[in-house]
Amino acid sequence: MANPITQVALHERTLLVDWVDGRRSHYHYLWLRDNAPDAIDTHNGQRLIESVAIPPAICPQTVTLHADGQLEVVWAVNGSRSLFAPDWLRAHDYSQPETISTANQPLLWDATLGAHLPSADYPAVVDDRQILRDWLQAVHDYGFALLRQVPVASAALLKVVALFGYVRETNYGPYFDVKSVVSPNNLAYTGLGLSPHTDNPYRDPAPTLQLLHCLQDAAAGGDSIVVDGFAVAARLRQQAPEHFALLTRTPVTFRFRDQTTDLMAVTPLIALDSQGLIKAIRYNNRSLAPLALPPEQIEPFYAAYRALGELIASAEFQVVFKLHPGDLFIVDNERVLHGRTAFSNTGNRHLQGCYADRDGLLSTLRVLGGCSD
Ligand SMILES: O=C(O)CCC(=O)C(=O)O
Repeated sequence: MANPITQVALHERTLLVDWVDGRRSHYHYLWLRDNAPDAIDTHNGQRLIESVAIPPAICPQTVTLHADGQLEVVWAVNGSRSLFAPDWLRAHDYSQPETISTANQPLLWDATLGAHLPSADYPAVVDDRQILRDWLQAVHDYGFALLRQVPVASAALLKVVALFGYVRETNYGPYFDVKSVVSPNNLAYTGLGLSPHTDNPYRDPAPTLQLLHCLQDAAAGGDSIVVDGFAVAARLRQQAPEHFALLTRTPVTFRFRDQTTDLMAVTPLIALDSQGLIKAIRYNNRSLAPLALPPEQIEPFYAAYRALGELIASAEFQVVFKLHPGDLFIVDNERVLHGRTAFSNTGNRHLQGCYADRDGLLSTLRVLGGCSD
């Protein structure tokens, strides 16, 4: 027991707990009844009782601190008994709001990340669970990581996804070839440069992970670019709060159409969570549909969009590197924008890409003992 409880006191709606290190915590009786060990199935961790059926004014008849440190609550409503382990109570202490709100903040980065790109080697992540965990942790922390020495073979990127989760198949197939073709249905399949973007913003939900694997590089050009969209959005929030706010509340339409597909999503460029923290960014100039906003919002929107675009394009935030055959990178597609410089159409540059989802990756990371929210 890392931190024993020294004493408890019963208040009207809450139990006050004092810990040996001086911390004082409050637990609502309602919360204790809802999360008591006897309310939870020991095999699968799922709740056995209906939370909404708990009487709002539930309270204990007695609370006893046992010699072994366990806390016993006997409930007044029916005399049932719940036994709480102090370590569990401590781990679930919600009385420290600052601990809750600052936990798991992403590590923001800029162009200086280029000096030490988070990376690992494919044979090592396959062989060693700890190296795999560290690589997945980097994806969680930076929203981006490289993997080198992936077999230079078609569809090898699917084996990378299988290390942590599941492919998200789309109208482009389980994976797609990124190379210059005649009459492309997407500008990615040309030699044109692609400004940093998130992929498939026209889907709802958009894929949350993207992988790109290099099978053949270009003689010249075709360098990869990544930008931390959270870092850029945080800078915009700091330097132009009115632009930032407008981009969080103005829904825009993204659309993709070809002969067999018509995908559309309506969403703001920057999404916030319930605490106002930046949760997701969608940015893809190629697939932004004509704005359909009230006339007085057109110019303000373009001003805010330009301010965001200028930060994304600035050398301060862009990490530029070249992929060689066997190199792969993964991005959190709701956070990190990716792009490329132009390359000659006469070359044979060939990448393969696919999508996957963050929930599978984070699940594997947690199972491997990594830290994730
Ligand atoms: O060709 C590249 O390096 C990037 C391609 C790309 O942005 C994409 O397929 O989403």
